Amino acid sequence: MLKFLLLLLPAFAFAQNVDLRPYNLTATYMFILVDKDLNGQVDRNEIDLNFQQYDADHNGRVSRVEYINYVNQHEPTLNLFHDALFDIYDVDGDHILYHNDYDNFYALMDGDGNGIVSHFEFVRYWTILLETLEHLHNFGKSLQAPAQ
Ligand SMILES: [Ca+2]
Ligand SMILES: [Ca+2]
Ligand SMILES: [Ca+2]
Repeated sequence: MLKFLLLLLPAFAFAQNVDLRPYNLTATYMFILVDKDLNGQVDRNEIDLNFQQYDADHNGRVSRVEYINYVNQHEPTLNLFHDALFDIYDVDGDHILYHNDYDNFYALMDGDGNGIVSHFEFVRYWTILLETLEHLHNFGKSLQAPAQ
């Protein structure tokens, strides 16, 4: 799901501050990379494709260890953020990502429940998610805001 981050963040990975704001822009970039066939929507199989990169032993399931190992290699400063993301992807909470989780996660993003995740739905979902998890990737910058 974070292919955008994985592609673009290495240059910043060792910087103290990774700023994903504005979140709607980050979400839009993510959409562009997840929508592999460029048809303007995230299809269910594109979720599978995106998670394959984490599946180190290629058994079709992504364990938390596989996911975190991958993240630690590519985005070490975001490991807390990714740990929280894993919990969100792992909808059934068994610490393994599998098709049932992707089905459920896809349904979460499908705001109007019509079976297709549109550009708008994807960006809206991820903008809210990035805001919600800001304390895990924004490294306290939000705390520094406006001096009293
Ligand atoms: Ca697509
Ligand atoms: Ca699971
Ligand atoms: Ca939809």
